[in-house]
Amino acid sequence: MRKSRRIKGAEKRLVIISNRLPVSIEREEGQWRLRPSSGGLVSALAPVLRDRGGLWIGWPGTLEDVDLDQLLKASPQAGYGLKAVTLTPEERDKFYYGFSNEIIWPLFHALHTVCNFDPEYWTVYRAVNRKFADVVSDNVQSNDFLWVHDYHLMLLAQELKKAKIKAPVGFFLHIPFPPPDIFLKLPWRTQIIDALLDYDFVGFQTSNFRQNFVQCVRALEKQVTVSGKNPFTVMTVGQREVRLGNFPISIDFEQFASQAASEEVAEMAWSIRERLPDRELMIGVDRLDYTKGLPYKLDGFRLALERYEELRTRISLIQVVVPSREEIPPYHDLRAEVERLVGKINGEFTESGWVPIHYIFRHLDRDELLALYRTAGIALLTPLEDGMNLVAKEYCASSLDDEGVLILSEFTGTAEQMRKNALLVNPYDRDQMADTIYQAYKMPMAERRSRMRKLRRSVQEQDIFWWVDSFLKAAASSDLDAFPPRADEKLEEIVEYR
Ligand code: GDG
Repeated sequence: MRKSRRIKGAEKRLVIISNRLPVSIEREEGQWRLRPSSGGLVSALAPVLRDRGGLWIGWPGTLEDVDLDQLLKASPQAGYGLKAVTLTPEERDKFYYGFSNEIIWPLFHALHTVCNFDPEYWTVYRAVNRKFADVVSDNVQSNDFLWVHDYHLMLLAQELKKAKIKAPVGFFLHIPFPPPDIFLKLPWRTQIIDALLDYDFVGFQTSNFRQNFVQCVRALEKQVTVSGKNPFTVMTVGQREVRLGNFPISIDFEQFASQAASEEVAEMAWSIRERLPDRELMIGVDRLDYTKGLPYKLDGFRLALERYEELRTRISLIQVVVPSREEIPPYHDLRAEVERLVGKINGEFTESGWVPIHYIFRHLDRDELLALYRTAGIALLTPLEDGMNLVAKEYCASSLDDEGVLILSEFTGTAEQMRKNALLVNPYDRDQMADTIYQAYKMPMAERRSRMRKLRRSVQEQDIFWWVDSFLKAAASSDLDAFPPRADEKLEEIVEYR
């Protein structure tokens, strides 16, 4: 593991702890290899650690018996240290698929009817949080700031306290925090709130989620006092203070904008245009997840085609669906439902030379994704509930001509920042979705440009570095400069991990 350069006492090392490492381990031609993984968290944090060094602790996504330390050490391309936490098949099933993704994920997205409240999942969730704490304890150094990510590791600070680790620990929740009427359904509600109050700092995506958390604490913990002023809350728990704040996560704007402007992407965009000429292209990019509202989106688009005849042959939806969590039954059923709807709409409306929906079910490489963002005149992003939604920000960054229109669900964290210049929709309202698609299609070019220019400026000003900086200022009382930049390697020689 490469040690951070330390010049002054004030300089710190950043240790990120998340369920998944930013790499997965795969077997290729008899050899184990690391592959960069995708998803919101990695897209957000990889550029930061790449520039600053540090350590990332997490599960590498394999159950195979591999010498992980050797493999991770031999692959320093990411630009920072990687430390693996291993999981058994039972732990993967009951901690990751079970407690995290069959209970917390649906509950926190306000879909409690999808939850499977199996008590066995809770036992294993606690055990795996202890396991993570053991690995952190073995690797922690003085001057470390520990930054824990997301709903898989809500008990980690509590476990670290039991292990007498003194380093400050911050937590960031990437998904929504639900209001009390939803959260109180959780059988382990008090244990989860207690454990979250063991962090020194808890960050949320939006003020709404922070306020939901405050209300849940008020409902369950009579001894805690609450003070503070927007955007921060201070909770006094016995002798300790826990601080809360909200920080909308973002993207590496400059990186997206410059890659979107590259020759490779321009050529790909050109060839998409050539193959699909004389029509408006509308893009959707979503993980296969019931929170992303895909059936509602397809219904809304169907209604737009039925209601506004003028749209037929003039607009196509390119819907990218990225495979995700297919081992969990509702995800499997969702894929079948989405494919049935796509088939039905295409069957009903296709005309010679025009197909309403181009459906892509696979992970695209970054250039392909950017070429689609760049070519599409409209983005249709309509989750039922979403912590933030980075795709919306990526679309704006890649809309180089300022001519893109963003249609965005009002139930995304991003909507709190973009409500003035995106067209907001309630994804459950098919009529409104159909009318908004038509409104976007008809929007005069001057209005498109004016809206998109402001959207792009806001993403550029509050980019991923701003996010990390704001979180660290609030949580570790340091900005990014307190974590020394990498001086021992040439950054341009580092193979980028995206
Ligand atoms: C969670 C929260 C929150 C997607 N398809 C491809 C691809 N992606 C990348 C996108 C984007 C990321 O995955 C998806 O991020 P989102 O924010 O939209 O959604 P989640 O994965 O659900 O993320 C969410 C986020 O965490 C961060 O806090 O915003 O609310 O649910 O970066 O670009 N990337 C490539 N090919 C694809 O096909 N290369």
